[in-house]
Amino acid sequence: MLIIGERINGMFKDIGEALKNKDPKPLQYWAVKQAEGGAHYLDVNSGPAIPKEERPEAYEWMVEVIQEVSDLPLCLDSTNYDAIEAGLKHCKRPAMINSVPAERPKIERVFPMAVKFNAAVIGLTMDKVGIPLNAENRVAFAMELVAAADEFGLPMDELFIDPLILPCNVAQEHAREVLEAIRMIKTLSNPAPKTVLGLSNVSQKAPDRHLINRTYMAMAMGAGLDAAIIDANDEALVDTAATAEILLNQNVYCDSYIKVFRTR
Ligand code: THG
Repeated sequence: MLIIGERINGMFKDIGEALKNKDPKPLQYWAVKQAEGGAHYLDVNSGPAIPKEERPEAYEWMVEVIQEVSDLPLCLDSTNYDAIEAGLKHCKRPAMINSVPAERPKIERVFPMAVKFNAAVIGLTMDKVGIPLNAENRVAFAMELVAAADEFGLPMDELFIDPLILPCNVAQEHAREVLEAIRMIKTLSNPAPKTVLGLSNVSQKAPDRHLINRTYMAMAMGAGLDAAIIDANDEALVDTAATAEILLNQNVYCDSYIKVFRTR
């Protein structure tokens, strides 16, 4: 499973303050630390720390300072596509665009940009109205995103569909619909699109967050999850991902498989 480290996000206090003060140190600290934990990509999200009109410049700066210390590819996480485009221009390696909902004007803005910059796309199973409950309605949005990938020439393995997991303490009925959606999305086309979740959403404001996260991640991997935005420094969580890969026969077993997993 592809691990996207979630920690460079303005929703965390240290990153929010670093963005306001233009202090590169906390971003660089977490870039290196998440790579050590096993991250393959780094999510980059300014959060609410930066006003909208300043975001393109902020994303340029974030990409630059992270790349001073890390070779990992970046997952540019914003609803502001001018900010994502500004960041993409500075990415040394093919990036991921996080994200686009199943809404026509946004699809028309994001897919051509992805093709131009050789970037992957995270497509959300939602529209203006919101996130549906049923797996079938999530999959209907996924189908629109799959059709858009075809239309705009994005290779299907560069499309990551996110069926959007919500906190289980307030939206408990969503968790199993999301698992069913993952299973169905993997049958939508051949080759199939990939699937991704912002895993930590599932446990927001709940006690025992780590237990909830790793239990749900293992279930989602069993349903066909290909990638997740996670806390890459939660050791038990990364160990669980490594173990689930063995049990799903996605990796060859050896006695040191946990160690091997972190060197990929
Ligand atoms: N899908 C996609 N992208 C996403 C999400 C998603 N990006 C953002 C988010 N969801 C994934 N990233 C996080 C990062 C942190 C947390 C949850 C998801 C989190 N933060 C602590 C909290 O809210 O309790 C913050 C704690 C603190 O302030 O120190 O849980 O779903 N495509």
